[in-house]
Amino acid sequence: MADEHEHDEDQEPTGDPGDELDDDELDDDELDDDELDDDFDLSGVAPAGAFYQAPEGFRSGFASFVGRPNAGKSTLTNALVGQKIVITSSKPQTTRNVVRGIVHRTDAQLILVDTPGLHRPRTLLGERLNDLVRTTWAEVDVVAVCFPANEKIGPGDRFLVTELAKVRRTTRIAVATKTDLVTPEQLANHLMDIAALGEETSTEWAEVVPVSAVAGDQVGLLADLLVGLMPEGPPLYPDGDLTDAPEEALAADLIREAALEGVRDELPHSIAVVVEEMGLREGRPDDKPLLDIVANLYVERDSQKGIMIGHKGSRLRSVGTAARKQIEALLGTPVYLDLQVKIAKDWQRDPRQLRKLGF
Ligand SMILES: Nc1nc2c(ncn2[C@@H]2O[C@H](COP(=O)(O)OP(=O)(O)OP(=O)(O)O)[C@@H](O)[C@H]2O)c(=O)[nH]1
Ligand SMILES: [Mg+2]
Repeated sequence: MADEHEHDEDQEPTGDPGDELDDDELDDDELDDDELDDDFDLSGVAPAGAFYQAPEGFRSGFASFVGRPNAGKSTLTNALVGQKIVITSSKPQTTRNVVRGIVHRTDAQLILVDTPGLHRPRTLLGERLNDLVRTTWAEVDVVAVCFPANEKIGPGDRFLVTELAKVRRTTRIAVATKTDLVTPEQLANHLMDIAALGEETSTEWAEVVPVSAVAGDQVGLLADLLVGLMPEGPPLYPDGDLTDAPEEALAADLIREAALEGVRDELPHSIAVVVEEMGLREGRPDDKPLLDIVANLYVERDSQKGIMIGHKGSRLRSVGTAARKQIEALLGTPVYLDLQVKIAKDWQRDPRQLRKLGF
């Protein structure tokens, strides 16, 4: 076991897979629908004006990143927020929910809405994710379409921009992402292709911005441009909040991110994680808190379960360790993670199971 906390009783990475894993299919009683229901309504946000007087000219509003899977939307969201709040991976369709990240500045509050990649759906899950993306378009002040500079503009991008053209009123900007991966000449061609796509679809780009979230190039400029496009208004979220996602959802995503590492083909799509319980352990001294998290990692088939667990549980243990460290970094509390693998057969295509998994 490659875990540095192996001998620390508080810090075991995961329970022993040998006796904790069970073969139950997703059970009705295990998931609480209310807890899992995500609320994507942007209107219910509590105004912060009561405890903060915005200076003259202060701006606030919502900007949504959209683009095909793997375009770099979530990486850019994290770069702008200045801390990792959403998960990223090299696998397409990593993001499965709409997460808001909040950028606090002295002159503005910018709420970034990270969305799943829009794609040709092959499952009910895919359709649901696409619906989520479309819902955000009409609710935000600016839609920022991300086009990765290292990939040619393709049918997927054309489809997205054409669909977006049907939404009236929203300001659109184009972001050329991952510029660190291309030469200046390639970037110039990419920017021309973005302009051409705009003309072809009668889309007026309010801005076309090249950025590299990984190299940090032009991220500050993008923030300035977005702020300039926001309406005047007071902060919408309390100072210091970086996201409005519940901690359970953040933890579940971090576990899924760790589980995505090193798996391929269909398996990444088959993984879903639900945090069943989360709470500070009772009886701990104030200066030594411990957060207990009980989570289930669902896959769709028995063979996938075997891969997830690995030889004598080795893979599950390393996933648990990696996830625990990420959760600790995000929440700032030591974590005890009890992670089990379960099968929810063909959940991506099953409306009942999708609902139970929060989609
Ligand atoms: N070199 C480089 N890689 C990047 C950059 N931005 C993102 N990536 C990589 O691109 C991959 C996809 O990034 P994500 O941010 O997860 O992409 P996404 O658009 O959110 O993807 P979905 O959630 O699946 O739609 C990851 O491997 C990132 O590390 C960048 O600026 N430069
Ligand atoms: Mg993403």
